[in-house]
Amino acid sequence: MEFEERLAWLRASHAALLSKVNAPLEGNGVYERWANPVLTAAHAPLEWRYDLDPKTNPHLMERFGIHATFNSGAIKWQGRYLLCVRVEGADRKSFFAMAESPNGVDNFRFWPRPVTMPEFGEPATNVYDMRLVAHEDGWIYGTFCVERKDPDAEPHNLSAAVACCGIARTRDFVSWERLPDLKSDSQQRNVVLHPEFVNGKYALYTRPQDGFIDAGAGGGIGWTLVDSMEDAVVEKETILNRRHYHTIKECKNGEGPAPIKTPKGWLHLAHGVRACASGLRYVLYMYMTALADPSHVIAEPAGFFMAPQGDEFVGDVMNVLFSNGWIAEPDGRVLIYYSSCDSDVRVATSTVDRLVDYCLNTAPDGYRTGLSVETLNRLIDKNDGKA
Ligand code: M1P
Repeated sequence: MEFEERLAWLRASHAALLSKVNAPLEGNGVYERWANPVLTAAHAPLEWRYDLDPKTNPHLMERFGIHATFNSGAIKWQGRYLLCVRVEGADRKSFFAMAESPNGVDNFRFWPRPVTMPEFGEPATNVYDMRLVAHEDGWIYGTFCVERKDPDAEPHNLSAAVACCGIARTRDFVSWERLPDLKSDSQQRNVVLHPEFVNGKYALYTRPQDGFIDAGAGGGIGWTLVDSMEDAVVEKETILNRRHYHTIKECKNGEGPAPIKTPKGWLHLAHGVRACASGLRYVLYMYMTALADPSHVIAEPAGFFMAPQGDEFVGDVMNVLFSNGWIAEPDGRVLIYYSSCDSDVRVATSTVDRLVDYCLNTAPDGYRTGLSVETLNRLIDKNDGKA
């Protein structure tokens, strides 16, 4: 194909992908998945991937490979649905880019340029998984993972890394003020800011871990109060949602997006990880905490809320669902942005009422098979009219 002809084809197929209409699928009553991923690598602007000058790129070849778009923070801002997306290049480096949709379920388009995130201290090797929170102090905060090579690793070990929580704030998603990284004795990933002050302090959901991959002695999702986001230090950290043997969060877990406030408590979405023959399996689960004390768990349904299904199993990192963004609408609808296999961004919808009902009326894990059978028999008895 000649340059101009190929460019016209590229532009037409890109425009068709971006304007593809999405539709909900029949669900399990708790939520509905939508048919198409809302963002994929192919959604990245052509201007990011190609040199569009026929003089310097006569074959119209890609000059910058975009490998994946996934794990996005989410927020509704000035009536627009915004995602802060983890975009990963072919070089394995990820960076943030904002994408916007008029309805939250399709027609997402990236803003023209990626986020230029200021550095703090030693420049990061990688940044990813931003949680966006409009805090009651008036700022919009982004907390994200900052990864650097482990300075104490043996010379032959080129995989050892250190994860910590980067913090930045913005008022327009273009200009970001980088604040000091969270100071913590452990490695930290999946750190999420609670949207309200708690006892006059900023509250953070943490995930202490001994190593870059392994939680080690890190017992689960932690909780800490800090005086300031400008010098955030983990001094006292308690575990509010523990890992547990023979559950979906046996190996590790992590808070997803910031919790949603409801009249019956705070709704939380998290991911749980277990090991199986095919490797680590990441699923999403939910729990609720008390309105007056967001660190006190009041309900947690057994097992997963969402697990990979169909084409969600296959991708760069197989068998993974991950979420770090959701949007609660004033009418009670909830848009849940989740990613499959570190590859794409998808959406599922529900309502605050349904999610609260799911959390409060689904039996908790009894941690052994006999109790699962008792739970099941109670339901069957009820349906038989015996209870
Ligand atoms: O590859 C699956 C996920 O692994 C990490 O999550 P966690 O810290 O809980 O192990 C992150 O790298 C995340 O981005 C990724 O989706």
